[in-house]
Amino acid sequence: MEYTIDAIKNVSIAGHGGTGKTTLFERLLFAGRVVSKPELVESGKTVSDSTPEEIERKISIHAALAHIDRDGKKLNFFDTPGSSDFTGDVILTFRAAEFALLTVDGRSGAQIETVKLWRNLEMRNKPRGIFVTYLDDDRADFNRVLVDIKDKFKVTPIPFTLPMDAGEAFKGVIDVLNEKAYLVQKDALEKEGAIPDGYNEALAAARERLIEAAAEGDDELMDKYLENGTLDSDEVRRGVIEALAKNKIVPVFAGAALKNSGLVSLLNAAADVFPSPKTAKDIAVGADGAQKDAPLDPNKPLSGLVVKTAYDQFSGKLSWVKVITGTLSADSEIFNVSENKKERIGKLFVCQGRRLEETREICTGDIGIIAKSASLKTNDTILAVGAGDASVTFLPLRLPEPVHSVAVNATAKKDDDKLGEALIRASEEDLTLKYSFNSETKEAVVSGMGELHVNMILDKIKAAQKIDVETHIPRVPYRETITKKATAEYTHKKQTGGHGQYGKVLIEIAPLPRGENYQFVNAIFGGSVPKNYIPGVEKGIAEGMARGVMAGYPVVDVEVKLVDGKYHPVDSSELSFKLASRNAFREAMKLAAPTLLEPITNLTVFVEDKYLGDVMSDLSGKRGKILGQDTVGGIGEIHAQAPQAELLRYSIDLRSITSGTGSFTVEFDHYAPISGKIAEDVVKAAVAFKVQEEEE
Ligand SMILES: Nc1nc2c(ncn2[C@@H]2O[C@H](COP(=O)(O)OP(=O)(O)O)[C@@H](O)[C@H]2O)c(=O)[nH]1
Ligand SMILES: [Mg+2]
Repeated sequence: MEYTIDAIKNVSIAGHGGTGKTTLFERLLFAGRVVSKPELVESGKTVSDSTPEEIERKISIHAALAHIDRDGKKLNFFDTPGSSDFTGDVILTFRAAEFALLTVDGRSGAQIETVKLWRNLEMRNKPRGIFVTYLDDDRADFNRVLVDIKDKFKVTPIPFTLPMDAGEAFKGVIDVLNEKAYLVQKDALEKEGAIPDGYNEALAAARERLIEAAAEGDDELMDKYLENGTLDSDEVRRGVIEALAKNKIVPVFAGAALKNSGLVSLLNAAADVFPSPKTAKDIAVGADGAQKDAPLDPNKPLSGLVVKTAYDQFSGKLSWVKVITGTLSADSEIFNVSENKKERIGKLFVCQGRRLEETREICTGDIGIIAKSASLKTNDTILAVGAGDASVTFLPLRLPEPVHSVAVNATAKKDDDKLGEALIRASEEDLTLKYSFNSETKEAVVSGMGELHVNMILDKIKAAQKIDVETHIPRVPYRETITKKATAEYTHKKQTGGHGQYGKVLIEIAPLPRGENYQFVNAIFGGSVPKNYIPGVEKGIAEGMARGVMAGYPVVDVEVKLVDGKYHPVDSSELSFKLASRNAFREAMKLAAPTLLEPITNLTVFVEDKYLGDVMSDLSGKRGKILGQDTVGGIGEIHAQAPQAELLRYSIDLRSITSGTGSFTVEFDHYAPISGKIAEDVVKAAVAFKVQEEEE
């Protein structure tokens, strides 16, 4: 079936782990007749949790996409992971969808991950709503959740559906927009019915709130509402559409997905009133980096953005493309702006979870899948060949930086290349995973959003490649510097038959302010070191600085002044001056009270209030310095600085302190001197590492 932009609705279902996202997704597909029998998450057979790693762990790890046809509309739903380890796949759906639906557990209110996702949506000014689940549980309380939402998010939630009782007595929901009741059926989809006695008052009150919210949609409606005190149902519908598109109201839906309740009203609302790509704008970035609104427009030539890359065991590489203007057609030629390459694409697909369905065309606003593309990768912009402005790309995904790193190698040395290739591919598929070889520490390092994330990737590679992988804590990139001035002289002299080697330098070294790295001053007067040998001197100093005299770490923040020297008209060469300078630098450094520097990171930790004390005392034990503390929307935020060396396993430590609910961000801030026992241990470890390296 072919659609147009007005018919497309993209909805991302997101929220804290275990709040019923995958269950809601599965049941929506059931209500939308995509699946005839909904499966339980525990069975490993849901449409969404379909990869081996998801089936094994019984949690969602990857974004899944499926669609429902309803009244000629195409409703694209994304299911997303709840663990902050896999947040990259949540954020990409926020990028791709015009609306986000956050699931909130009716028993507990909004949990930490949901609060963090809310902030991300806030930053994007993305229209959003809430689905309150688990209302069939005795501990659930819809009204308490409404208060909680108001408190944490500082918004007035507008119930679009109301629950009829809770727990054992839960009967279903009342649709406030359409004034209908949907009653829970045993093992079947909810059924439309008359509104039972006793709910009319609550419905009338909710209807009042909804009408008032609809009036927010535009000024004309507001005037009318203020004049007449009400709006007719057409006006309510129009006002709600406007208010949602402008992100002025937050609709709340009630339900119990596991009991197939709350689904029909949600599907109707998605089809009728949720924002379509037509009212949304994408963001284009010009060659000069300036950002510009890019309306989704079917009348322009094709343009689009690759929002996700997945490798499927059967279908190979799959590139998810959001069409931003024009139409994407099968068997056509496209231009990959980011790679500056033309590419002929073959078949085009849409998907129901893992199942691919072939299609001829993807319209503006919709998301299609190109299989086995040679050049496409996530964040690439595509254009119709010869059309549009090839200096403009769409705004790439902004993802958080990895927080957990491990050094890896294949147990059998011959498998190292295989491991490297698999990790490169994994990091293309998942942009929150980084893989690099650190030439300084001589380690291959994999970094991700947490231990769970990194382990999942490595387990997958081990199984697919049939190799064994060893991991260890990565080495810290220490630095060396000096703390006072020193002078040294060195003569490099060698007589070997014919030509000899001769060069003499006198240098002065002095500490520079932290972060200034290196400065070379040529203070030679009268040609004691001729100009053509200066590059040799600089090379020698660079070599000296590459391996410090304390533990062999790079030397930083030193000014080197070449003061004097001597040359020989026949025997001098660039090489002679290089060797003289390198040795002079080493001599000088030994005299300049050298010291070790360690990297210090800025750390922001997000935890539930009750863990604040424990987290702060743990940080103090890790030589951390607390810079500030804040509580926003019920979530404690700690700002601190701590040595990188103490945080190598922080994602594991924080997980255990906060029962898995805490998360953090880190970024390098500066280098700071270390001394005493800590410095001695670093030197000892460096010596041991060097010995081991030489033995190999
Ligand atoms: N009683 C009840 N259980 C539910 C409901 N929704 C989900 N569950 C259960 O809660 C567990 C976690 O659900 P899941 O969909 O995997 O949550 P997700 O992590 O947000 O995807 C599963 O065992 C579901 O069967 C609900 O509305 N009522
Ligand atoms: Mg899930």
